[in-house]
Amino acid sequence: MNSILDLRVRGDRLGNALLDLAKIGGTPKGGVCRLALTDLDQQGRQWVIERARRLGLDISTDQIGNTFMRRLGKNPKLAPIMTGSHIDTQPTGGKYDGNYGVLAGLEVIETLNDHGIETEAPIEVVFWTNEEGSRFTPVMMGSGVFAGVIGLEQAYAATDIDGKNVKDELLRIGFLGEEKPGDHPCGAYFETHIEQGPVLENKDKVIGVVPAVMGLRWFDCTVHGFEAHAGPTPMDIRVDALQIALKIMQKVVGIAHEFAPHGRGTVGMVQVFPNSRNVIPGQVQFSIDIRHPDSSTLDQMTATLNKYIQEVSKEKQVAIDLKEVSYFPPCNFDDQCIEVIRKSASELGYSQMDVVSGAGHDAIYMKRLAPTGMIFIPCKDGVSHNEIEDAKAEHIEAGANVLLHSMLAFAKPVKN
Ligand code: HGY
Ligand code: MN
Ligand code: MN
Repeated sequence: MNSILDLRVRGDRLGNALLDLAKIGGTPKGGVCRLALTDLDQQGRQWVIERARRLGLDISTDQIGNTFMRRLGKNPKLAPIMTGSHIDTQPTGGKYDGNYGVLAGLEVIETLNDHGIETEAPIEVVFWTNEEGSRFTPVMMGSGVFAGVIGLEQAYAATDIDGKNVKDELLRIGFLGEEKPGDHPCGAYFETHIEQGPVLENKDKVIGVVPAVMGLRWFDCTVHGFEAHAGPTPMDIRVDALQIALKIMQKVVGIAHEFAPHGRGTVGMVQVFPNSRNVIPGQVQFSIDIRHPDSSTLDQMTATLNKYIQEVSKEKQVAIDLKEVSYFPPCNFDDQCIEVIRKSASELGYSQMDVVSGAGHDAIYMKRLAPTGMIFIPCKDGVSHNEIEDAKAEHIEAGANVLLHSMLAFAKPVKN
């Protein structure tokens, strides 16, 4: 190898590692179900740590289970250049969402090891706890606690649908670490991720340079109706919580269309009580996810939702609770990181374009602590949060190469 610029990752090794990790929680349709802090998450964490140990990395875990895998640099006083993502998945998740960012980071380190390249600054790979927010809210919990935006006790107290809390689950799987979250310097943070949307593939581009991430608000909405018998109760005197909830669910989607083309509105989780076929639902609790890349527009969407819910509550004479459970404003990444990613992609000869992220990522919290950038690669048909999620081997390799050279620009290879 003549110069550092010729350095390339081993895409085959990274691809195989992704397929290996995907076996932990693998689903019949080829996806992954590895919910945060379950036994499968524990096994996934142990698999990644095992791989990191084989690379000679030092491992540390903080009090919310974020786990850091560090390669020493020549100058230990320098803050580490970090990369990472999450390995918890959706119930019908894919092999690449999150997992790609963690394993691409380990591939970068293995490539440096293979070539005996030392860097001035340490390099660190992290996996964050409960990025998905599927089992426990808020979303991006571990990185949010690390950035001091989410309180540790608030996170510990979060419970899943069975009433199990984060603290007990961290203890149970052996990942309630010593380190105080955030007590951990960071020189710069890069996250590599599949785009999870169709833009790169439609435009036939290999690398997505991410200037920004959409803002998000999550709510739990509870409609209080009145249980009664499905047979004898006449239609005109019913207080059917589900029929009232349906109006709000349709409004969530309607608001997203009202604020097209970037508005997003989703109802993904619904719990009907008592959930019996011959009882008029007395209570319905459902999730609301609204997003927009512009902060004031996201606020307008929220105000429209609140106003509508108040109108329905008055019209139907029922109590409707709306509780915000996650929020982060739109965030822009750092110009210096964006430039380094752009330069690396062009020097490597990859086509590229800017893509605003519709999905939230741990990088949005790291952006508050250090220069931060994200690298996207296409995923098949833009599909993610679905077991058929897929990505091309050459794109997996390309994203990791851009990560390698972007990190080296900050960590600085030692000149021999
Ligand atoms: O919801 C999100 O955007 C991310 O997948 N947690
Ligand atoms: Mn993700
Ligand atoms: Mn996800």
